[in-house]
Amino acid sequence: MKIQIIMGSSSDKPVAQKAAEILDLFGVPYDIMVASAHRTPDVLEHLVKNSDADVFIGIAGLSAALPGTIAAHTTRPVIGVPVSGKVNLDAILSIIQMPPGIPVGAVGLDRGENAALLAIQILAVHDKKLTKKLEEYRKKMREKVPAKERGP
Ligand code: RP5
Repeated sequence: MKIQIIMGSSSDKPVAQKAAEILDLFGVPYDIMVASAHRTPDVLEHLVKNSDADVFIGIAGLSAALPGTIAAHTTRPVIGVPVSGKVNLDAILSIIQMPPGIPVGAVGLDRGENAALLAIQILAVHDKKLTKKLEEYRKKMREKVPAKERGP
């Protein structure tokens, strides 16, 4: 298992699904669990400390302490995904405003797919096959823009 996805609640599943689709496309093994920084801190600590994942993705809304708490328990890279709600800045600020010394990489609101791509890019630093797949993915993305709108 390479990527551990952790959701603060099962209500975050639609965002985790976006990450899962990308990881499936790239053939990168992952696991999805629910563990909350506030509701089940002991479960979260146990999960992080016993995981063999290379990269963590923490998905949470509201006062989203989840990615930061994952980062507090490991030196492996953590990517946070803020989940939209009635007030969207709450989760964004909770994830990006980490104190000096414990960084969390953050992607946009509900951007599970970007979290997965960033995690794959981290793994690809030492994996030529993954790098090739990333290049192919970007090439396909480029081809989706109609030629006449793309310019020369
Ligand atoms: C956060 O609170 C979760 O990550 C979720 O986004 C939000 C609401 O949780 P539920 O009330 O739906 O369980 O901790």
